[in-house]
Amino acid sequence: MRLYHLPGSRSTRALWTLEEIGAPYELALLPGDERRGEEHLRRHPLGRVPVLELDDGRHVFESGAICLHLADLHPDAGLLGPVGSTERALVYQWAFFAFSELEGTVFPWMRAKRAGQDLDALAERFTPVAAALRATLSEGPWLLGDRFTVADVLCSGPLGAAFRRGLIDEDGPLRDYLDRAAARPANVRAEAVRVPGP
Ligand SMILES: N[C@@H](CCC(=O)N[C@@H](CS)C(=O)NCC(=O)O)C(=O)O
Repeated sequence: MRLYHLPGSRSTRALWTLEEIGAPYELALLPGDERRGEEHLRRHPLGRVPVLELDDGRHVFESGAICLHLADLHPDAGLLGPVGSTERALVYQWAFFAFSELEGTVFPWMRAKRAGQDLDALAERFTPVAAALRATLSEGPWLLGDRFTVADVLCSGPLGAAFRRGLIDEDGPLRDYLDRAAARPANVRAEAVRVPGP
């Protein structure tokens, strides 16, 4: 298995999941123009990361699909409940929430901030999204309670961006959750990967 990766990007989710699982993998860093080259465009039609190359040589893109598939391949890691279980349904729920509600509010706000646009309406859209996470995590430590799952990998990324960029700034269950996620050894190892310097 090989992960095509760009440090500091959404592909860190896939790397974090690989590290949680502990199975062997190769890492291919794509920091530059190679992402738009023919070879990578055959792996990902938009020339993006992450891409996971499977043992049969085929490629999967979209970070959520990659993380869920990795959890499926390694059920012993406990990152996803069994097929048909309520636990799995809740992982799906929070995984879709990460991409629709969380990314769908945090990233437009970040883009508007970069463009110097008015942020009030966009910040307002994020308020109930944060409240939903806060309510669930006040019972934590993870979204599914005691069990850390792929849902936590997928939700903590955009939530962390919301804190780092200043969309939200508060102590309490959300910050504690991000601190717990950041302290996981697998996440520390994934975040430590850097593009080698000149
Ligand atoms: N929805 C995709 C988004 C992929 C994406 O936008 N990747 C960015 C990194 S965060 C990328 O490859 N950017 C570099 C580029 O477009 O050249 C996913 O979750 O995998």
